Order: sequence, then structure tokens, then C-alpha cells
Amino acid sequence: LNRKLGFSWTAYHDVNDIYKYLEDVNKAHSDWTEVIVGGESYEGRKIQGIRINTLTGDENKPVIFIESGIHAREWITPATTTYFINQLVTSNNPNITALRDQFDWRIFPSVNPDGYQFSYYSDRMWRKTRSLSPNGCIGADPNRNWDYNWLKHGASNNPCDYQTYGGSKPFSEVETKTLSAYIASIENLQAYVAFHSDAQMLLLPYSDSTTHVDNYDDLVTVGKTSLNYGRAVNGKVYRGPATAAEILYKASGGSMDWVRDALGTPLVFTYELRGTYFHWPAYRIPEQGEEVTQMLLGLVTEAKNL
Ligand code: ING
Ligand code: ZN
Repeated sequence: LNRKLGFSWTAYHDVNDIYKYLEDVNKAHSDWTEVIVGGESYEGRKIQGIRINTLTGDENKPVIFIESGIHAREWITPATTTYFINQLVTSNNPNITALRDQFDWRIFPSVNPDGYQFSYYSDRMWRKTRSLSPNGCIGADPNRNWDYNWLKHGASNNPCDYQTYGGSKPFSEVETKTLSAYIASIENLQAYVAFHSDAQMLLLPYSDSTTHVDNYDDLVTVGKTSLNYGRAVNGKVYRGPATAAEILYKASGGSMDWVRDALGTPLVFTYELRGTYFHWPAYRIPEQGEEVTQMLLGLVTEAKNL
């Protein structure tokens, strides 16, 4: 519990409070953090994140990008992401301070802020954005809307589909259009990590194919260490690392696949955290927050051995 900043990890917070927390972290550490805007939403919110980049004399550290909350109802992902931010900025553990100091972190806890607010206040199971289609139906799946094999597998072309409508065209959603432009503008992007719930897995690109990418063996090595670190916290076993096509289902148009294909980012991963129908009790947020912290530590530790 970080009382000084008026935020907690024993309750779920709405997006205004999450953004306020990022601003408070920045105020407390203004010399080495920055509030960043990765894009905007249909209803005019910012996609707000935080950059954590300590002053070490190295102006060109590798960038690690963290994407959470692309699916509105997967509340555990923004919650564990702010938990991780808190670890990075407050921990005295040398493993964590090294994790903080060696990278230029760009962390976005809620990349679908309209959807998250709608899930938080109106419809708990909402997943999509909140854009209005000409036929009156609302929302597109922001993890089916990226410009890679758009609508090829595991996506609906029906705007009224509650789950996986891919949008009217690739990047039809302002959230994915603006966020993808922001990601593409990052120099030295080494790792892209997306968080979902609740299949309890680690997924590798590409999500719509069982064909393996050229550095698949490296991704498996890094992914296994990451899962080992995570398992050491609570003993929870995650499936994978493997492609979604192999262990979950085929799905095209996801963020990680576009980042890998369009930008050639070497290390791209999607974690599916735990939960039951997207529910996870608030008092147990720290449990998964610690797991996520260790999984990211394991990822980086093994990646440095490549
Ligand atoms: N799972 C992801 C989904 O969008 C996924 C799995 C990851 C698909 C990456 C495509 C790309 O369906 C959840 N729980 O949303
Ligand atoms: Zn999801």
C-alpha cells in the first residue's frame, strides 16, 4: 500500500484514478519519470502512460514497452501493471533497481480507457472500444484491429458481435491507430509485452499461425525463464510459451503480431494472467502483481544472456 500517493493495490481503480497515480509518481520522481501520451480514445481520453528512465549517463537505453488493458474487462492487467510501476519506483531490492535502471520503460496500464470505464461503471463483461458503427452497434475489439492479417482468423466482421468485431478496416479504432503510430516512433524498441487475462499462458507470435518466427528458440528460452521466475512466487503454472494458435485459438489482428511484423521488434510476448471469467478478488491483486514483477525480471535476466 502506497499511502503517500493515495493509491492502493487492494481495490480496482477507475481510469481517472489510474492516470492520477501516474501523475503522482511523476511528481515524486520528476527527474527520471515522465507522463507520456501514447494516443487517444474515441471518447476523447488520453492513452496515458509513464516513462521510467533513470539518469545513468546512458541516453540510449533499450526500450521495453508494456501494454495493458486493451480488453476492458481484464481488470487484473491495469492493476498488476500499476503494481509493477510501484515496484520499479519504490523497491530497494537490487534486482528491481537494476531492472529499473537498465531500460527505458514505456508503460501503459490502460490502452482502452473508454472500454475500461464502461466495464468499470456499466457492463462488467465489456471487452471492446466504444466507437459507434453506422448500424448503431458499439465497439470493436482493439486486439483484432491491428494491420496484420486483419480479419483472417478468430475475428468477426459483424459490428454487433459482443467479443471480436475487428472494426471496419485495419486501425479503424482511434486507439489502435494512434497507439501504433506512437510505438512505431520509438527508437530502440527491444521488447513489447502485452497483458491479458485469464487463460494463464505465455503466448508468442504469430497468434494466427503455428509457423514459428526466426528467433522462436530464443523466445522460448526467455519465456521459460520468465515463467520459472513467476512460478517461484505462488507455484502457479502457466502454459507455454507457445503461439496462441497452438495452445489457445487462432486470432489475427492483435497488437503483438503487428509490432513483430511491421516493426521487427525481436522480443514480443503476450501474458495471459489468472482469473475466472475475468474476475479476480481485489485483495489478491498483490499476489499477481508480484508474479508479474518476477516474470518481467526473469524475461530481462534471460534476454541478457542471448
Ligand atoms: N486473449 C487474447 C485475445 O485477444 C491473443 C489472445 C493474444 C490473441 C495476442 C491474439 C494476439 O483473444 C484474451 N484473453 O483476450
Ligand atoms: Zn484480452
